[in-house]
Amino acid sequence: ENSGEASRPKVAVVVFLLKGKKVLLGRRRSSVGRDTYALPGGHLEFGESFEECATREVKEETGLDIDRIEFVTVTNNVYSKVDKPVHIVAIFMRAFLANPDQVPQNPEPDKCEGWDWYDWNDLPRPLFGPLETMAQSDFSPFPDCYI
Ligand code: 8DG
Ligand code: MG
Ligand code: MG
Repeated sequence: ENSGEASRPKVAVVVFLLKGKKVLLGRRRSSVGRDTYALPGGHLEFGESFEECATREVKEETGLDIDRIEFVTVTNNVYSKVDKPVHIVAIFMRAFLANPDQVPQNPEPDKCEGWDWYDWNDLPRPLFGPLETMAQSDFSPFPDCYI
C-alpha cells in the first residue's frame, strides 16, 4: 500500500445479525479494537453492494448464511491510537439467519476469538468503540415492530 492510498478513508460494512433479542458478537484479535467485542463485518470490495458485502463477510467470518438484509445507520470514525491510523466509514446493516438452526463457526481464528449471541440489553464489555457509543445512546438495531 502506498501512502496516498493508506491516507484515504475506507468503507466497511458491519452486520447486526439478530436472533430473538440477541446479536452476534466476537472478541477481536485484529489491531484496530483488539480484545473488544464487535460485530462481523469487513471492507467493501470494488463493485459490491452493501448487501453483497454483508453476506460475504458474515459467511467468511462465521460460516453463517443471512437474509432479510437492511440498512440501519452509518458512522464515520478515525482510529488514531494504532500503528497506522485509519479512517473508516462504517455502513451498519441488520440481517437474520437464513436457517435459524445454523451455529456460528470461527474460520478466521487469527482475527477473532469466537462468536456468540448476546442480549442487546446485557452486552459484554469492552465493546468496540463505535458499538459502545451506540449502546450508550437509545439506539436499537431491531426493527421498530420487533418487540
Ligand atoms: P477484510 O480484510 O475481511 O475486508 O476486513 P476485516 O479485517 O474483516 O475488517 P474489520 O476490521 O473486521 O472491519 C472493518 C472496519 O469496520 C473496522 O476496522 C472498523 C469498522 N467497524 C466499526 N464497527 C465495527 C464492528 O462492530 N465490527 C467490525 N468488524 N468492524 C467495525 O466501525
Ligand atoms: Mg472483520
Ligand atoms: Mg473480514
